[in-house]
Amino acid sequence: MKKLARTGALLAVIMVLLIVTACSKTKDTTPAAAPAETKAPTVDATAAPAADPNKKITLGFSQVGAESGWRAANTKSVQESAKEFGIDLKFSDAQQKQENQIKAIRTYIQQKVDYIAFSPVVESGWDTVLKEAKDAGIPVLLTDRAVDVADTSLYVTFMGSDFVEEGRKAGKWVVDTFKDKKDINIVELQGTTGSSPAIDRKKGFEEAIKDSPNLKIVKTQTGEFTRAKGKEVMESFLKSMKSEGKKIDLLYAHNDDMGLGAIQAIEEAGLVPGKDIMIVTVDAVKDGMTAAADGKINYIVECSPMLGGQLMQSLKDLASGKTLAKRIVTKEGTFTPDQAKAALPTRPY
Ligand code: GZL
Repeated sequence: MKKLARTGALLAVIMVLLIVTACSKTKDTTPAAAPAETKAPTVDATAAPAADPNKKITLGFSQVGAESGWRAANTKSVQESAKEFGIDLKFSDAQQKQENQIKAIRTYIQQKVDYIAFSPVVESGWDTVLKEAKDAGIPVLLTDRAVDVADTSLYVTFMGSDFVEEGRKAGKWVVDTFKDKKDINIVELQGTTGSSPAIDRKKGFEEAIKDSPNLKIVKTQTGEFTRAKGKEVMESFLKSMKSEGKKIDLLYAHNDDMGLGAIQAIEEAGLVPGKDIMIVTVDAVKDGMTAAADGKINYIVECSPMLGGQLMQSLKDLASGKTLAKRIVTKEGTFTPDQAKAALPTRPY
């Protein structure tokens, strides 16, 4: 009987061993399913990445250049705000070249930054590189200037001024100032060709003056938002108008710096800026406000460069899981010479 029991126990052990071996073989023999292709998840750029409010944020920022006082103030605002918010900032200056901005954005993608922000030097030509950022799962924020892309999910938000409204404000002042005068000749110094501020400031100004037949834009050309080019183009305006026997009544410059360059040309031609030729500009940076306080610029429409704080707060919001409005418009005012004089002492830029 005992022998039988021992045999039964042995058989049971053998059976258990056989079952265990068969199971593990099943595990081993089932071919491992090929891993599903693990493409980086495409990011709905309006959605926030995994929220981890304590992780140090890395931001890749591509700046247009250093073409104007406005740009210098904008760069200072971005850099100082990054420090203030504890954000690790990678910063590049594109010297007003789109190819440099595209290169910088691709570098940030390779560096796997958390966010990319930039002020696009011109509106078009961004679809491909922004798609690369989206496919890499890196949200992109636009500051200052806009892009013209087919798929607006390629960026999370555009924070900056309403340039059309800035042009309207300038145009409305001109309509009011010259409402009782005939045959007013206007020359226009446009910003960087193809940039959203240049396109929209022109659009808003022309919309504002379209029902005033006494106002005519007789010359218009880009001054590239710089003082030097603004002076050069204004010299050519003065020369050609003189040869045509016509006077210039008003200069509309898309930014203070081109207006300041034009003032040099007007004075070198023996004319008085703000009197012989009235001047309206956009930005309201310190040098522009000083010229206005001195009566050389008659009206300035403000365009605030102080976007750094809003940008860094937006990154913190995204990191904590919040979503942002697609369009965040900066608030800004206008200045007559007296208002400029009063505001100058406390101007942050
Ligand atoms: C406007 C900004 C423009 C400024 C110029 O938001 O992009 O670029 O008006 C600057 O002074 O060069």
